[in-house]
Amino acid sequence: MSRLIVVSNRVSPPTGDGEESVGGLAMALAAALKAYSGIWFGWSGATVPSFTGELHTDTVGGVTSVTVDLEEIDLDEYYNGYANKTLWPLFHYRIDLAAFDRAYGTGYRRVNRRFAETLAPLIQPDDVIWVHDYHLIPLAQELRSLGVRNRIGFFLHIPWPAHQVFTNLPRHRQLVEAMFAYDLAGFQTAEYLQAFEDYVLSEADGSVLSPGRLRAFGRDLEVGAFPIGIDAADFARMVASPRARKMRDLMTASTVFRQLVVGVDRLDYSKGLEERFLGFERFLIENPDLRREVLMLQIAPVSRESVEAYQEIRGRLDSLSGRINGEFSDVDWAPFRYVNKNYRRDELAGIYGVARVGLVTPLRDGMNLVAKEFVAAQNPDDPGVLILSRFAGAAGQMSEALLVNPNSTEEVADALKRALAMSRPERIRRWQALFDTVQREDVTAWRDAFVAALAGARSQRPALVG
Ligand code: ADQ
Repeated sequence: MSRLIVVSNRVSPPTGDGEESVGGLAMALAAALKAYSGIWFGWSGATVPSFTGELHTDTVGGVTSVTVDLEEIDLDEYYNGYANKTLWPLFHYRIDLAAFDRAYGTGYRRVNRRFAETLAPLIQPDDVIWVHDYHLIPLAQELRSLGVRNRIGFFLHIPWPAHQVFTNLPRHRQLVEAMFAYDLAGFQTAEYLQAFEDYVLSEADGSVLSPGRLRAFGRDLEVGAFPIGIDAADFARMVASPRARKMRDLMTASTVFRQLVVGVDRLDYSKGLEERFLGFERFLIENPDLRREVLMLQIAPVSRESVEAYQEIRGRLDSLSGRINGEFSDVDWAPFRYVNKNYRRDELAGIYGVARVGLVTPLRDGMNLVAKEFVAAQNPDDPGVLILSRFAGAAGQMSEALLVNPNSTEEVADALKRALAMSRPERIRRWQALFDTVQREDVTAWRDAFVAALAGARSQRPALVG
């Protein structure tokens, strides 16, 4: 059996000590690595005065991780710069927030080259390499230039934007050419795959050789949609855990018979938090009779705090949440709880489980795993209702949710009203269909489909998987 080498910007294997904070993606990749006895390579999260390429190797829970430190300037130009100030906003349709700076592009290339140079000596002829996300698009190209001929696959966790949006990126062709150094490129949805194909056909003189197989820049690339899921079995275990139960009790006591509406997101402008807060405010304005019966809880741990756009949105959300409570609270009651903390996954499972409504309204989202976790945490006899943005990748698989346009406060307010009034039989019917999908199309199915497609990809290079 070949080894699998997983490469991602950050490396986070489960500690194996019962700590439940590791995400489903990390668990799934760790499980894949155990099955294929591979390594997980990426940045250590630490910076050093000058790059050495020194490797830190660790084996935890049967998974070997190999990490490397970066320089401070790498952090500025590659991570905070090109990845989080250029590609992230652009790929989420926020051209207004995208910074275009040549130094960022240079730093991005430099770090990808550094990753390639440190990783290349560890690669054995039969290894299969699986690269993750927008931080590392040029990695295969850099590895190829060092003579690596192994199979290399790439999975993009965020949207691939429409061609008219993508072409706002200076030197967009170079980035797409870099994609063609892979053997397989995976996207979350057919829509993103289509957007990539559109670009290849209209801007790169490319062609579709057969469904799922493109040619451009003198190379062939297999492409496919692989919607990511959650670790449904593990999540079910967490829903039944003592911590989840304790959290359900705590929440039930603290909501005092009011219906809970819950949102859980990283504090990111792509998640539509401002629009969501405004949607909830509109609901309160339009439904004075229901005000006292509802409590909204928004959990949003801060992220990427060194990027200005994130500091700004944080400030706006602070004042908006204050305004809503100031406007509607009474001496014995407040409609809105806004919390910037991280919670363990079993605790989150408990919180989702008592909510009558899950409000998941990103403006753009590659997939959105919170929507799936919410469904997985519901009580089958009395499930809550999922309100989901039509612009989340998950919407394609979750049509039994109440799908909304997150930019419309009216639609969000109407959906809230409808969800809160929904009969139990309708809630059960919708939830059952959603739950079946979440269970069937889980993270293991995603991982196995991708690895099988990569193993079966008609590689242009001789070294093949066993
Ligand atoms: P994210 O943008 O991080 O992921 P999402 O898919 O929702 O978005 O995953 C967030 C994860 O963080 C969930 O598992 C959630 O439970 C967890 N989380 C959020 N708030 C938390 C809190 N307060 N405490 C603890 N955990 C919390 C990117 C893409 C997505 C894509 C995923 C996976 O942007 O579109 O679905 O990768 O491919």
